[in-house]
Amino acid sequence: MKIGFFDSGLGGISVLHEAVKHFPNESFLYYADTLHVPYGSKTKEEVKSYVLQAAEEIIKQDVKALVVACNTATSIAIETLRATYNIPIIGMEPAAKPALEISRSLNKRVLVFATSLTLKQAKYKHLLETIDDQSLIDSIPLQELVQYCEHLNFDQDTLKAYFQSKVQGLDLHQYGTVVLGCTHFPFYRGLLRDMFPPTVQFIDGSIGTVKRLEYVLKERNMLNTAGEQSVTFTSSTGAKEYEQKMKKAFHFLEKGKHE
Ligand code: DGN
Repeated sequence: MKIGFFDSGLGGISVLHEAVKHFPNESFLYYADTLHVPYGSKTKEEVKSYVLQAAEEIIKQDVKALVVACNTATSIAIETLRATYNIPIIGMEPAAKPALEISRSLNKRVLVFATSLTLKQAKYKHLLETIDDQSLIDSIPLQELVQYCEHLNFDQDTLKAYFQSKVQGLDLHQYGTVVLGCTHFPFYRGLLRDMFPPTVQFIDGSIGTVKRLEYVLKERNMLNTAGEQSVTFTSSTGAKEYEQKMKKAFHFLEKGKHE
């Protein structure tokens, strides 16, 4: 049985890529909700219903686990998904806690980048409430970055101007860590890194999510230790061109071309 991965578009491929490196004997089904991307401009209720529809499509294909490789979808619909299906469902959340640990040891602050929908959700607010020094965390929405990624736009000048407009007036030396709290953002890690002092560490949730997936599969004796790996890309529109785009995005990460 395959492991299902889901995002509104290309972003979740950054998590899938980590999983493909980590599980050599698993088969993966990646599903992008291209009918509704980007989620950031939709209401919470709309996103919830899109996520439920997408999960239904993926689970129909007999997957053994589902990774919601989207922070926005996780923050809005993970509880409902878990209450609806009885396969393991793994979500994402901005890695603010591990980032704060590192920043504290450096006497620095944390900067979280995510979509505005993620930052507005109760789930993110609860996460911050569980952190003692939440005053050390700043959060900035980078909504448009999802669309740049969807267009595979890696034009340095455009992106630098965009990032600079978002961090204008901030002293970037005050940060020890930057959290990439949207799965579309790791495609821009290299570009972002160039804007910050070299000591700043970048953290995203992919590795934590893959480790969680491994734990959950092992616990249920569902981890494949033999057999060929395969990756299948699908989308809610089923467009062939988008399938090519997904393969291209995966390839970017393989080659590190985006950096
Ligand atoms: N990749 C999604 C995330 O991690 O939040 C963003 C989805 C979107 O369409 N805004």
